Amino acid sequence: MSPIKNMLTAVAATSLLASLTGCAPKNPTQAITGDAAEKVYVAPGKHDEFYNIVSGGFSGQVSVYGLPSGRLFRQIPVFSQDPQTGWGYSEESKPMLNTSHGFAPWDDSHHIALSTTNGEHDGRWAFINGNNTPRIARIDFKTFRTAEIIEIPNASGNHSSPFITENSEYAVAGTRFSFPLDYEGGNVDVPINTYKQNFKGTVSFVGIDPLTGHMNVSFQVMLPGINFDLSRCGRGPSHDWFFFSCYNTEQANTLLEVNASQKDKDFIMAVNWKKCEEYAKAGKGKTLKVKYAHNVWDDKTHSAKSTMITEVIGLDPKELKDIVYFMPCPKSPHGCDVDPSGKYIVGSGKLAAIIPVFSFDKMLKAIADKNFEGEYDGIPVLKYADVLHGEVQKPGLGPLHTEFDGKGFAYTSFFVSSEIVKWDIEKLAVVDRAPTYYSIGHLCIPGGPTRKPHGKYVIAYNKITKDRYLPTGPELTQSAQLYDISGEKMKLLLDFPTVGEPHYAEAIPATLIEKNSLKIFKIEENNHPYVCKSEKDARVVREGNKVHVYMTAIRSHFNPDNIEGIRMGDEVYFHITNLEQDWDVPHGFAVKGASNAELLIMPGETQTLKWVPDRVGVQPIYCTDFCSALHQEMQGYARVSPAGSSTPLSWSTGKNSDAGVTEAAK
Ligand code: K7E
Ligand code: CUA
Repeated sequence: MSPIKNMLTAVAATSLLASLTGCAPKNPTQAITGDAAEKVYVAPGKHDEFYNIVSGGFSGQVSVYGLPSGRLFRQIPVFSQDPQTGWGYSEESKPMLNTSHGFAPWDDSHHIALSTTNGEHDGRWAFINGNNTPRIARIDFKTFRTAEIIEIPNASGNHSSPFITENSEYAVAGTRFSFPLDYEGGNVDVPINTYKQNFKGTVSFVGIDPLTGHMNVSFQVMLPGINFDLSRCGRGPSHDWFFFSCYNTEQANTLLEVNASQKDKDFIMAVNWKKCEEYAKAGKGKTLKVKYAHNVWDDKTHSAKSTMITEVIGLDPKELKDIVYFMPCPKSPHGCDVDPSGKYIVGSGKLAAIIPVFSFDKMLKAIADKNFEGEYDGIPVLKYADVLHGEVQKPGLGPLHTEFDGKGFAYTSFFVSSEIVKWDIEKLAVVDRAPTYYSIGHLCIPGGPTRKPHGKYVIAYNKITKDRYLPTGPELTQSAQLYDISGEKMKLLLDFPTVGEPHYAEAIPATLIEKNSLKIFKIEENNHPYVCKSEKDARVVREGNKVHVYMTAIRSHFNPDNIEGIRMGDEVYFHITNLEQDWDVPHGFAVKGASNAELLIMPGETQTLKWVPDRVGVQPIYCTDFCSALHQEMQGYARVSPAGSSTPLSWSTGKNSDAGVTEAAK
């Protein structure tokens, strides 16, 4: 390109991009209707109709809300350490955050995928992606806890994830960044500007065990070096396929805001995962050397185990010709969504002035006719006109994501024009639009990405908050908005604050989850290696410089609550078993000077806090959760003597002693 033309392109792109930073709709306070309060009011003691499972974005967590009230019930720690529960601080949970890079106690999570059976919510698990250190986590709805985390090899920025197939056969993981890949142990120390030659992408299919939910990386598809953004599985007729939006088909390695916005069209990639599965099982893949962590939580040992895995199967679409196809899609597509019938695929080009809707049937026909426009890096490219169902004209500016109500309508979020636009899927006509406050990202209809959406509401997850709430300094909470979609027109009902930056969320009828919710862990099933099932077994054991405290907690004391004989240089492990067998009676545990966090221990559970005393003296321990009228009495002491001290190891509860000598020590 000539320097002048180059400059003009840059100028055009800059002014375009200036308008892409979002704008506020007018008259934000006038958008509310008279009966809104009634529609979101859930009387004290009453339950919400839906759970809203919301990604925590850069908090690396998941938050759980009720709908329609917008009440926050819980934050589930996933990829990030959580001082409130001790997640990532307790010895048992640390292995959950292990990766091939070592302990990675933070991530950036964008997308929720709720488990489905026959394309409908089954209320068993939620999956969520970690972008930064590529991972997928599974949350178990029995406990609302993270049960498993698997690292994704050959990936960088696990954005296109963890969308799942209709029977939760697979969760996918498409790499956002392409990068130099050492498939066969080649050189990855290459100049960045050799992107076109050396950078590659992958999408991984993570198999999910139908009974246990356990994940494994079943196979990867090796792909050209472009960016993979979002994805959705097919449904019904398109069940065997997975669709991915791709951008940066320009293969730029710098200033992507300009350089990756050159082409008129990028791609929606269609992957026949059934065929991939067949080929992988038939041994048609290559075994690639990798290293990735697989971490599993066990509700019986109340502990996690981390295993390093060293191989993965790679499928090469240049050899396996019928597994991957590209459909041209204008222009830097972000969202890639499949309608409940499975017949239509909606691409949302961030820079496009239309919404293209692709027809699955037409795609199959074009593939059968081998009617290709050409190839992109060895992968067949179909013709836009051949696969297009049609375009929605003048929908708005900056389309991002689309959800469905199950009544033939699609709802697309528009970041730049800050609105939700409702359109008819068959007729491709806009039928309603509603402003959002401000600059919506994802949106969520309960059951929206399933065969049978539950409809009723759409929730906007907005990127910008500004004046919606009382100001709290430079940093504002994120904002969500709830709209009634039961009628012809969308009606704004409620604003509610969210934690971190919720990208995507799903909502599911409470009836599918609440009946399975666990109340306690049975103490007789506790197989923790350091469990203490009765107060009479409470003890302290020294193994070299390691001191293991087998401690119990029950209203309102610890056993033991006086410990002596710890020496400087010791590592003390407080293994605390909560003996309660009553719902909603956790105990907490803290010791002065601990460099980690507290523990919060559920009834029947054992958790361990490691403490390395840094000074001689007597340090208090106490329960951090107000558990009874005598919670404030739930305390004790640990005495630390100098290194080499002859103070014998002793422990007790309920034995007053004189002259500082405990009963046990006498
Ligand atoms: Cu925020 Cu799904 Cu990461 Cu769009 S993505 S907004
Ligand atoms: Cu136990 Cu407070």
